[in-house]
Amino acid sequence: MATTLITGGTVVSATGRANADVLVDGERIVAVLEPGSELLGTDLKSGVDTVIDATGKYVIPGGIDAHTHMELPFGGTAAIDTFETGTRAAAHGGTTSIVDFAVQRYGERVQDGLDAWHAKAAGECAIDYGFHQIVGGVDADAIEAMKTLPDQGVTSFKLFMAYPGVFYSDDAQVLKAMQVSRDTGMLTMMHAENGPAIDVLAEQLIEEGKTDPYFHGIARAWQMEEEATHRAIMLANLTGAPLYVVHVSAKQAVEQLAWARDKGQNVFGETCPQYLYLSLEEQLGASSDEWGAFEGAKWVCSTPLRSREEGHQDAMWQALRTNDLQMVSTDHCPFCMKDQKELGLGDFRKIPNGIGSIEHRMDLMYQGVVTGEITLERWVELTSTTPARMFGMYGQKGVIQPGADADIVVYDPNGHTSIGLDKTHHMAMDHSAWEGYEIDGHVDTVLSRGKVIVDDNAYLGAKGDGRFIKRGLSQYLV
Ligand code: DUC
Ligand code: ZN
Ligand code: ZN
Repeated sequence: MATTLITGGTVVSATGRANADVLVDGERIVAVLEPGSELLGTDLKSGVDTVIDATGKYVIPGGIDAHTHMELPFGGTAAIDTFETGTRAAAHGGTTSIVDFAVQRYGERVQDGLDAWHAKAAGECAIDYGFHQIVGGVDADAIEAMKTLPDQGVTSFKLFMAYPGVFYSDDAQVLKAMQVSRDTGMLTMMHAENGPAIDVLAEQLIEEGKTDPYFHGIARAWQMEEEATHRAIMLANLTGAPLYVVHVSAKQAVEQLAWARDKGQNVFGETCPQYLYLSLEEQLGASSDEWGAFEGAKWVCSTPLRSREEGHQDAMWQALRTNDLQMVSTDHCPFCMKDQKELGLGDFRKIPNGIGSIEHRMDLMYQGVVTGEITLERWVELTSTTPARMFGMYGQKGVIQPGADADIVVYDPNGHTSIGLDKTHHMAMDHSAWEGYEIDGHVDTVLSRGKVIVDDNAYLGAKGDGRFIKRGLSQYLV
């Protein structure tokens, strides 16, 4: 088995930082040592196969993006990243594990949906991957099938209070599914927006001739998110299900989560880079020669971008500091402008919802360290350690310690990353939602289970390096 020593760096964990060398043997970390340590009288540097000099750099556990949608069928098309392209882009950005969503829709069998996702991912991935299960049709058959998922390493399922006729569950279905969550320990993940009410508002806007992408965010008003978040919390309270609310963007939804958590309820929430940096005002102002005001379609996602003036972005950063939100995932759901987003020209309801960010999450979140929004340790916690704990991977993933998988990123705080289609862009879509972002910091070297898969922007891995992660139950369950 090949051995690697990462030497001279600052090892950062969720709880602190230390100057230390990291010794890797094969796929695992075997020791975290004082800098320059000898082992049994042997100078380690000369005894290992590979030495990675991390002097002046951070050595962190590989990023875990717990919310991605490779190839998600949506709005008459499908997310453009395959498991191959999406996970390779993730690797370039310092993410070494993803948890993607297998899909079951009304009338389909849950097991078929999961099997289909295994078939899409097997042999394709650059990094390790696990699955959550979308249950878009909660019926008696689905309820029985859900109970078999934990034994298959799928320990969380997502329900939608939005998208009537597509993925939507009504309150009765949510209640029944949450009872499974309570009985099995599976985490209920919730897309919390009042879909039926949003659809009425959207229809009225279209009738008034308000068809531009900006009106997507007007229809999906924050009240729709606050209300659904509260309803999800109360249904979870009643059933005793652990609840994880995905892609939180409204400050009022955070208040609901904080309220429930302060009462002791087992409720969690994530936000995404788009809700920390982008805003409805920018979407309103978006315009290009090619697309005019339809340029804003590149930022159509759900939940939508929120008003900066109303303070939603500041509230998200604050919640990340106060632990009212515990994680940052991307909700990576990329669509091209050409042939995909443009399906919604003249009717924002037909724009496929989603933004692609899998490549940039670690960098974008590191900017929060640079600007003083979060600490270095919190960066690691939000992007790696908590995702591992939340989704039953901790120990194997999310930490640099003996016995853990050697998923390691060497991050250079003095490096620089320019984001843009012609610069850093390995995702499959034809534009970047983050065009022009300049990052203080750079992903230098990425190891996935001991193998260097990215070094100095060069991809050294291979399709099929990534393995399925059979997850355990959330380590936040009490
Ligand atoms: N939100 C998105 O932006 N895309 C896919 C599904 C979702 O909930
Ligand atoms: Zn969602
Ligand atoms: Zn999603």
